[in-house]
Amino acid sequence: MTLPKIAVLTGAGVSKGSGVPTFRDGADSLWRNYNPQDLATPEAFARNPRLVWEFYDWRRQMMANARPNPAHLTLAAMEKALPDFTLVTQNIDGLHREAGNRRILYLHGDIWYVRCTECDYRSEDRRVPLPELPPTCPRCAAWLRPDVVWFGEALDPVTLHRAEQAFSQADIALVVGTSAVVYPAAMLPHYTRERGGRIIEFNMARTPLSPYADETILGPSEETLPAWWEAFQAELGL
Ligand code: BV8
Ligand code: ZN
Repeated sequence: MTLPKIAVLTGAGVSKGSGVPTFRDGADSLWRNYNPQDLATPEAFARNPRLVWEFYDWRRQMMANARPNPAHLTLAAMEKALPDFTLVTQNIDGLHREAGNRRILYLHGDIWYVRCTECDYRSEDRRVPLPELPPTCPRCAAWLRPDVVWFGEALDPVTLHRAEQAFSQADIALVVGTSAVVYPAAMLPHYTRERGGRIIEFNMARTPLSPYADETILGPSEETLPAWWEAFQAELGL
């Protein structure tokens, strides 16, 4: 039997099991203390780069102590086992790479990279905490910013196109730990459905995607995703 083409979209919920707070759910969600429009926007950064960097430096400190959980490890095992597997993430925490995935499409950037607001300087910077906020460019002394996509900013068109391709060719779309409210990421699973593929959602609660999903598996993805893959592998005879 030919193995199915699988595309995966992950959100903050897949890192919850690693102790990284999500954006919109539960008492410990990030946005309870901050309003996304106040911080993850170019306007906020222009108005108060230090405040925005305090927010990201704080998140980097939390993410630095986080390790991949069984959901991340399952996605790494799937990439190894399946010839046609694409992982698309909205997360910026770097845990998919640490878990062993190598072909990752980062829709919203990577918190471990900084880039200059003036020149084309870009570099990985894992210092926690950062020695000065905002950090300055070693080349031109302008402010550095986190290399992430803020609200109102365009996603990288090549990355987005490759993600759309993967979902429009997938037999199965797995949507793991996302509230499915942020666009254009939230659009991706619908491409799979339009070609007659199946959507399987893994979340703690129903989302705006649920009515379109063939299955919504409720529970923590650090438990439900490994269990699903175990059963699916047996079904595939892997
Ligand atoms: C763009 C990076 C155009 C920074 C982020 C009105 C209607 C529709 C759209 C819009 C609108 N007004 C504006 C827009 C566009 C806007 C948007 O979609 N807004 C939404 C909020 C309405 N989108 C944009 O601005 C995008 N850009 O459209 O540009 C353009 C085009 C050309 C030229 C110029 C401009 C850019 C969007 C990217 C923004 N950046 N992050 C940072 O991280 O700080 S978005 C942010 O939300 C994160 O990336 C996050 O990944 C993303 C989505 O959140 P989730 O990952 O889903 O996390 P969340 O907390 O929401 O949910 C967690 C889920 O996990 C929950 O469902 C929970 O139940 C579940 N869960 C919890 N624990 C577990 C679990 N599940 C399983 N297991 C568990 N253990
Ligand atoms: Zn510079």
